[in-house]
Amino acid sequence: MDQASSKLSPPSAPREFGFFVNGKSIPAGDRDIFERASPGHGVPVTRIPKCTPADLDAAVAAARAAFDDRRWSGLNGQARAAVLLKAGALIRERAEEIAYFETLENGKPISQARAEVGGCADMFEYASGLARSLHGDSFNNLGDGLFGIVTREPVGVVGLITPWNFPFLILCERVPYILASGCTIVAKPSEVTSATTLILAEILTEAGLPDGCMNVVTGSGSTIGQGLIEHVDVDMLSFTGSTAVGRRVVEAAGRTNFKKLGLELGGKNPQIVFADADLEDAADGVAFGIGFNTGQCCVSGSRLIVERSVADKFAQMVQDKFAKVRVGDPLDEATQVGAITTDAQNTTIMSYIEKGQAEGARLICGGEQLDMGRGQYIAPALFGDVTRDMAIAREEIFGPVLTIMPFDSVEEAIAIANDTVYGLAASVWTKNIDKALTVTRRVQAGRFWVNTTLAGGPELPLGGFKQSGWGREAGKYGVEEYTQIKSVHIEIGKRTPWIE
Ligand code: TXE
Repeated sequence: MDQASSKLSPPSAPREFGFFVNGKSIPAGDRDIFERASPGHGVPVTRIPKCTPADLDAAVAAARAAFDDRRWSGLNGQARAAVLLKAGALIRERAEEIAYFETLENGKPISQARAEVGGCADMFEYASGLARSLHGDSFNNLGDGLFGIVTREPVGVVGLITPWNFPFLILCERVPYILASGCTIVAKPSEVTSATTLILAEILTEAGLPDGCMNVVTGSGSTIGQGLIEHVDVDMLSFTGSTAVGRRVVEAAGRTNFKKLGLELGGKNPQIVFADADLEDAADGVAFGIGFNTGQCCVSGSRLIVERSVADKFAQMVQDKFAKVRVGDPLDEATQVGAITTDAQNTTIMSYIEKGQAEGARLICGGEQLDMGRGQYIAPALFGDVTRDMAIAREEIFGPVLTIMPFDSVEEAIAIANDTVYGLAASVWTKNIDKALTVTRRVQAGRFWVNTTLAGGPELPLGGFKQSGWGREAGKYGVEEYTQIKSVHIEIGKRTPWIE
């Protein structure tokens, strides 16, 4: 890669990766290989082993042994924090390499990938403090004969299944918090974006994480993923992905060992724009909310709900923004919207664009496949005349497709916003504090933005209401998710006898 130019090139040959168990990278050997082609260029960029069920068992056994002998959970918070801080520093050192492979496998713009990697280092730095400050509670009000302590203990071996839309960011919204709690990990990245998870495993070993605490198995969801969710030696499973697979995770936990679950699933997130908003800001934010990561975010603002009096004007403003957005080669620093990550996702998005028109919605702009000579690109699409019953208004498309629905009152805006099975995120744009607070309180969503969108940081938890998931990641809540609570009752002095 030529780092001096403003446009990097894809590699001349794909990089070979091993999977990672017990502190070591294990080469593919005679295992099958998954060769990943970059969605922006169509050239092979990585070669990843397809692990076997025996590899999965070995990874879980390594994580189990590392947890059970307390080589990590038995360290004090200062020692765990030191490893996490060092990992943050190493991520910063290898930031360019991580961003490059993130862009190659995912198709996101390199400038965005770089910013995400910086955010990931920050996650480790923040979580290092939590390794030291995690604490329980005490009860000194139980009478002179009893003292109560509530301790937090790490849950144990955590299975971590991640998707392809933010392979490194979603990983780093979880790994440092899981490690801060004292748990050990078996991660299963998406088969199309495994490279940066494998790089993180190397970094953690170099940072001093004891062997066996971070293991990575690569392969398909239906074999390795399914094996992980059913594994009886896994105590907790954190899954981020589709609602359909989320359901399988719940079923598998019920059928096997009732492992604790964290689920971050789909979204159909509203962007509510009132006539009194700064419309210029709102138009920019709405375009960003659906264009960022080609709309392949669980928190993409895919439903624009706009006050009727400004609806036409605002649609034109968003259309003007879409016309200026730079869609193109993910390795070009100027690109704002890159390639669609998988062929399957490209087909899904295009079929929704057809379906929307067949259902009677009006395609105002975009929605066409862009010919960049190679790779797969879609111009951000804007749909008007959308009704609440249409598939494009109800189902997660996971692409750059924005629907517009007008409203006449605060109540109607809230009703439309909540008319979904999901509850992941929402934004409101208004300069009126009463409207902002009423909507914030009444719209069901785990993340809420007022006069902004997609903002965040390691302090603030992530997760959804309704069918968007269970539990929270990141922030102090993120560490607490990976703990069990134990109530300790301590008798003081001589026991009052039960039998005299
Ligand atoms: O997700 P999957 P896909 C949504 C989005 C997208 C759709 C399909 O709407 O169009 O899901 O994407 C692993 N047991 N989101 O098919 O299949 C899989 O290998 C255990 C929303 O890529 O859910 C990968 O590691 N694991 C979303 C992970 O699950 C299994 C992010 C996610 O893949 C498995 C991604 C199984 N049986 C997609 N089958 C978000 N909320 O951010 C697959 N996997």
